[in-house]
Amino acid sequence: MSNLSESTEVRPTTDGFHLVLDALKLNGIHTIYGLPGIPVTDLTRMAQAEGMRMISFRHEQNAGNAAAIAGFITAKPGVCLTVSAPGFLNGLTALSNATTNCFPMILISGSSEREIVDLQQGDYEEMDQLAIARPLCKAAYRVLHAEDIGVGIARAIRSAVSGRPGGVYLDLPAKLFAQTMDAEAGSASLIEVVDPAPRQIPAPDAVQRALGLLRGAKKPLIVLGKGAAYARADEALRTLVEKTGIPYLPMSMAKGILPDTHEQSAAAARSFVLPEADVVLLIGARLNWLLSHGKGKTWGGANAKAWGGQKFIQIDISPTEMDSNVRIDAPLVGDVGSCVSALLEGIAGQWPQPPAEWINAIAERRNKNIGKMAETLAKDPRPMNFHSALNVVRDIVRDNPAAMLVNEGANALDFTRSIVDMYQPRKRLDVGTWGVMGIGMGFAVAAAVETGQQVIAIEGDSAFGFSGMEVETICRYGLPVCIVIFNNNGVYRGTDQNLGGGSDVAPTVFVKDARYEKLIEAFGGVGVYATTPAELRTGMEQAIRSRKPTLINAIIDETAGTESGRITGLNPAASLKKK
Ligand code: FYN
Ligand code: ADP
Repeated sequence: MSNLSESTEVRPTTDGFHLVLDALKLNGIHTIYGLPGIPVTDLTRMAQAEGMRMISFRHEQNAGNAAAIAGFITAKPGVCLTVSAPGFLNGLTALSNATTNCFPMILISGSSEREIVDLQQGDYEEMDQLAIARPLCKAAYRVLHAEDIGVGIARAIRSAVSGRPGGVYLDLPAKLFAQTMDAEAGSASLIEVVDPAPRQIPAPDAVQRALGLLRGAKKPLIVLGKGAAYARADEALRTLVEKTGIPYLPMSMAKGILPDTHEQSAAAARSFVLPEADVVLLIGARLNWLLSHGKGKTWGGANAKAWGGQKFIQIDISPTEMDSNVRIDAPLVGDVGSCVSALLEGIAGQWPQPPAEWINAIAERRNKNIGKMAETLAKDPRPMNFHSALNVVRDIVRDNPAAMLVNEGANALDFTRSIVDMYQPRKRLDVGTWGVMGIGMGFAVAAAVETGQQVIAIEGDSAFGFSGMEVETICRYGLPVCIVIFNNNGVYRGTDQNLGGGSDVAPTVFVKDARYEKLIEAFGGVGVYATTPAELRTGMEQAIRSRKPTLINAIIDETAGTESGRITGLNPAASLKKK
């Protein structure tokens, strides 16, 4: 009898659902951004049951953007969960954008039955998702057996955060979730990833080469990119800048690594320093379109050619980034923290400060531009324009430096970047390397969820439209997000005419005087209609005091704004006009 009862003892089992959740939790991932549906609905329920935060969105693209920026904010992979085929496709823009921007993210999608998909027999939501995802991310994996879930998640985490961070796709077929296995064996199959993003120490001779170049510079310049912000080497970066006395230029999402009010910031003298500098130290910034590929007019054009042009030192974790656009004279491959520490060791003794003429020339240019800007900001036109509205935002951010600032649009983006100073690292989240529209509400949700800080989202009226339905998500979770829509009745501005003379409005024009604030009121949030800087200020102050979800419809002069903001020249018609 006793023998029989021993032999039939029921050992506890686990299943695919729980193994996925346990593997994520074991690796410190406690939040999932996503959308329920076949075959992952129960996974979302079980995630909550297991004590995880499951943030449900209204569209996967926004959930994906949230996961991507969560990765940037936390330096752990942000996880986005979607259903198969259409949900998976909706998540891909965010996955691809994450990869382009070097944000660590894992897109987990349920998928249909392999046997049917591979024979193309017409399954529910049939799609070869793995093949489609592969070219859009750093790595893509599929797990077929419950005992491999631990390895699958471990590989996804390591791929997302090691080296140059990026997006990873993890394909989990429906059948996997219901597979069962012995609980103890299941637990033993999970992997807690050891040192997922190992430091990468630069070679000593590469450090010496970089120091040699920097020491001989007459007009040195440091460019800080979002890779420097991601690296969390804030103290070392500040020491490097201050000890060497070298002026620095922050790229958009690097604003705030040092406060924008720092006297060595050359942001307000950008078009002066780029062509003039003789040695440029790039730290976590690529010489892509945002830096005019390191050549041409921005960098001195024919003038620069005459004197030999800039020499570049580049710190990057990715060796193949070097020479991607121009020759890199001193490549420094490694993580920003290790590379900057190595440089600091090398300059431990006496370090020649940059020549006074260089510093003074930058100061002169900067002060002139800041003075001009102050004059513009002091004006109080009716209706409001971008400047008078942003003058308010600038004060509010100065008074709330820990707030997270999300920013998208064309003019709304460009003016905010140059007018609103940032004071702390990793507070400014924007359209990044692609200039992608639609990140707004996804970024805002994740910024609030991950940091608990007040979020201020400065949105062009067009940009907001891409993710606007997520105001329901913001209200549902009661997030401290204050959305400010710069409403000038259209894309770029609201005054374009139909060139064909028909009754349709021009493609760039929206409904006049749209009442965006009513959208958030529909879900219990606070709506504000602001036509003056004073009303905007009161609305923002109130939002921050109350921490209530708030949408401020800031009415901007519809003639304000230029085509594509500051990148008008990228429109093909601009080159036609030149011909
Ligand atoms: C900057 N500037 C300032 C200040 N900061 N003046 C006064 N005070 C302050 N604090 C000046 C700066 O010197 C420049 O003037 C100008 O403001 C603009 O600065 P910015 O924004 O740094 O420079 P610029 O030339 O616009 O930078 C190029 C860029 C940028 C490509 C990096 O435009 C960018 O990040 N663009 C992204 C655009 C995008 O993705 N759009 C979304 C798609 S829109 P000068 O020195 O006199 O030039 C689809 O249509
Ligand atoms: P920005 O748009 O601000 O100029 P980019 O996205 O172009 O910044 O560049 C970021 C760079 O930083 C990428 O080339 C990436 O490889 C690099 N990077 C990311 N994380 C690190 C890190 N921890 N250490 C070194 N480089 C990094």
